[in-house]
Amino acid sequence: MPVKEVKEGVEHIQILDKEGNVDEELEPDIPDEKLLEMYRDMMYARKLDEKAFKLQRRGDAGTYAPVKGEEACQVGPAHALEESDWFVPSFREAAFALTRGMSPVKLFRYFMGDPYGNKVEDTHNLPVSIPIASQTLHATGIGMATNIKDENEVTITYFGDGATSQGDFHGALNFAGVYEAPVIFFNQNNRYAISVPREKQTASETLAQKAKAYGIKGLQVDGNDILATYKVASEAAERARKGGGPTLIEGLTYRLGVHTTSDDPSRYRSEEEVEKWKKRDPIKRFKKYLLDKGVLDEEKIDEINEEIDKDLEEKVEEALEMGSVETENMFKHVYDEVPQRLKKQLEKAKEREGGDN
Ligand SMILES: Cc1ncc(C[n+]2csc(CCOP(=O)(O)OP(=O)(O)O)c2C)c(N)n1
Repeated sequence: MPVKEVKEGVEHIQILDKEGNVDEELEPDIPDEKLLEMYRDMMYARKLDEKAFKLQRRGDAGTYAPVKGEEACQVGPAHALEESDWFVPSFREAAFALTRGMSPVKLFRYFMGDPYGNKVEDTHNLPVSIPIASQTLHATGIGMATNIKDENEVTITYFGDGATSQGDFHGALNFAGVYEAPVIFFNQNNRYAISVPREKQTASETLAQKAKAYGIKGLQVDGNDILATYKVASEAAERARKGGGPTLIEGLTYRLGVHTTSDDPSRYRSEEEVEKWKKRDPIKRFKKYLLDKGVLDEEKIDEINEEIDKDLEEKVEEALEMGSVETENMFKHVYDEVPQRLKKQLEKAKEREGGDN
C-alpha cells in the first residue's frame, strides 16, 4: 500500500490526520454500516471505562486498566479480523474484547475478582494475561500450531511499549519469524510503562524497527487513527494467511487516563502533554470523519449514546447482582495442592473477614 511517511527506515501509516481530514488515496472501502459499528464500539469502550472506574472507586471492583485514548488501536484490528482468528490480550484490551462480543458482565466480573471473568469459553479469545509480555509467547505458539494443523487462522496479540524490554517479547518474535507463524504483534505504544517513559525503555528510534532483527515485517501506524489501524491489520492478516508470516505493528498512541486505578499520572507527566494528546483523541477524529461523510449526524450520536448508557446500566446491575466474590477464590486455580504457606494466608484472610462481621 502507498505509505504516508518513512521514519528511520520504518513505514509510518496515517489516513485520518489529527484534525480528522482523510487521505482519499489511502482511505479503505468500509461499508457505512460497519463504520457506524466501529464508532459505537469505540464509544462503548470509552463509557465502559468510566463505569469500571466508578465501580473501583466505590469499592465494588478491584484494579482496572483503562483503554481511554487507545480505542482505535483495538477496535480497528478487531473489525479487520475474523471470528475464527485468535485474540491473545494483555490486560488493557477491553475495547477489542467487547468488539469481539465478550459480555460486559463478564468483563466487570473479572475486575471484581470473579474467576468467571477469566473463564475460557468456546471462542478463540484467550484470557487476560498480567505477566508482562508472557502472552506474546502464547501467540507465537498458537501461530505455530495453526500452521501445523494447516488452519487458515491468524493470531493477534497485544502488548505495551514496556513489554518490548522483556525477554518473552524477543523470544516470541524470533520464533514467529523462524516458523513463519501467522501472528500480528500489535504494540500499543502509549508512551509509558506505568511511570517509565518510552525513551527509557530502549535506545531504538522506533519499536517497529525491532522486527528487522527477526526477519519479519515491522511498521508504525498512527494508533489514534482507526482507518489506519483497520487497514494495516487487514493487510497483515492477509499476508499471514498467504504464508507471509508475522508482522510487528507499532501503534503510536497515548494513555489519556491512569495506568490503572491505583496510579497518579500527575506525578510523572505534565498537564500540557495530556492536553496535547486530548486534541488527538481517536474518537473525536473518527466522529469528524463520519460527520463529514454524512454517515453520522447529531441525532444518531445521541441515539447511540442513549443506547450504550442504558445497556451499560443494565450490565453493571447484572454484574453486581451476581454478588461479592469469596476470598477463597484468590487461592484456587493455581496449585493442584495448595502449599502450606498459602493455606495459612487464607486462614488469616478468613479470620479478618470474620472479625469484620
Ligand atoms: C513480568 C511483570 N513484571 C512487572 C509487572 C508489573 N507491571 C504491571 S503493568 C506494568 C507496565 C507495563 O507497561 P507497558 O508494557 O508499556 O503496558 P501498558 O500498561 O502501558 O499498557 C508493569 C511493570 C508485571 N505485571 N509483570
